[in-house]
Amino acid sequence: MNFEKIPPVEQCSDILDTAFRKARVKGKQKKLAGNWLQIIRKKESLKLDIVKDTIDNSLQKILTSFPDLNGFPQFYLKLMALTLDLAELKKALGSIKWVQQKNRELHRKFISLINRETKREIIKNINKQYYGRISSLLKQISHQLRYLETCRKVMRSYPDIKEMFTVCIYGFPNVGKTTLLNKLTQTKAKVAAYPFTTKSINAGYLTVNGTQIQVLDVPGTLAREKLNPIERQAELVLKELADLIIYVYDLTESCGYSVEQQQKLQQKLAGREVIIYASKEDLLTESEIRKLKNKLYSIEQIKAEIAKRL
Ligand SMILES: Nc1nc2c(ncn2[C@@H]2O[C@H](COP(=O)(O)OP(=O)(O)OP(=O)(O)O)[C@@H](O)[C@H]2O)c(=O)[nH]1
Ligand SMILES: [Mg+2]
Repeated sequence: MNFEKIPPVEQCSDILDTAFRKARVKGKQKKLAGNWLQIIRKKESLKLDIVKDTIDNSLQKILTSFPDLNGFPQFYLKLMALTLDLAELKKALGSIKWVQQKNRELHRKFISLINRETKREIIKNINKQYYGRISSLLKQISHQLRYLETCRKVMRSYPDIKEMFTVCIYGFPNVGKTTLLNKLTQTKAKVAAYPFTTKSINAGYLTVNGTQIQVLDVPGTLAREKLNPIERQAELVLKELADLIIYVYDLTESCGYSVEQQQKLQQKLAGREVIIYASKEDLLTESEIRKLKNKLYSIEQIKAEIAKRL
């Protein structure tokens, strides 16, 4: 599922500006026939139609650009629950539908008023009333429109998960997980010399013996009971998607965490298929390597292990 395609959510003032501008421009262009009353009715109705349709289309575009949460894959629903306020998102989409409905009702009502009215000034005033009502309805949901734009930005960071053998790179913050992803898959995900650089899930792809496999790099996790929502994204990938885990150790401890602390987190993986990788090879000393009794895998050996499991 590709979340990058969700277009920016148009905000209240942009929706209104576009609608009123279109009505002004197109209202002037159209040549209308009939007596003065027919002409003025047609002209004002036309402007009303344009404003109503433009707003309706803008709202519809927002509704259709967000994925339908009914029947949505469990992994993404859980990821959304960790990274967004799902109830608030549903409420915001509901409020858009509500304004869309109200807009259609108001339009019908004001068109019928125009067609019954015989005084020029009052007809023009009916239009103004409709503009005022729809503007205030849209302003009522400006907070929800802003929240939807926030959701869009968060959702853009979601990985495009595919149904294939999946490896999860897991470990403490700042140990070198993203660097390993980049080395394994030629991805260019952000690497930096401080903990919690990765705040969302990075995906890369690697071909082993002609088969494509998915490699997911997740935010760093501390060995503690109560995890924050960023760390819980890593747990979610482990639980829902990972066929194999690469546990990354920074034996140099330059990540800021001791090997002992890192071992505690590894113990949580008991019962899972785990490969141990020691990062920062160029800085590692023999005595640091001896801190760990586990077998350490090189990048080539990791690929060979994956190949065995396909
Ligand atoms: N010298 C050396 N530095 C490395 C190596 N791998 C990672 N680093 C450095 O370690 C720091 C952390 O690397 P990242 O790959 O961002 O670590 P991470 O585990 O993804 O970190 P978080 O996303 O914050 O959890 C960066 O400054 C990297 O340049 C390595 O093999 N050698
Ligand atoms: Mg990282």
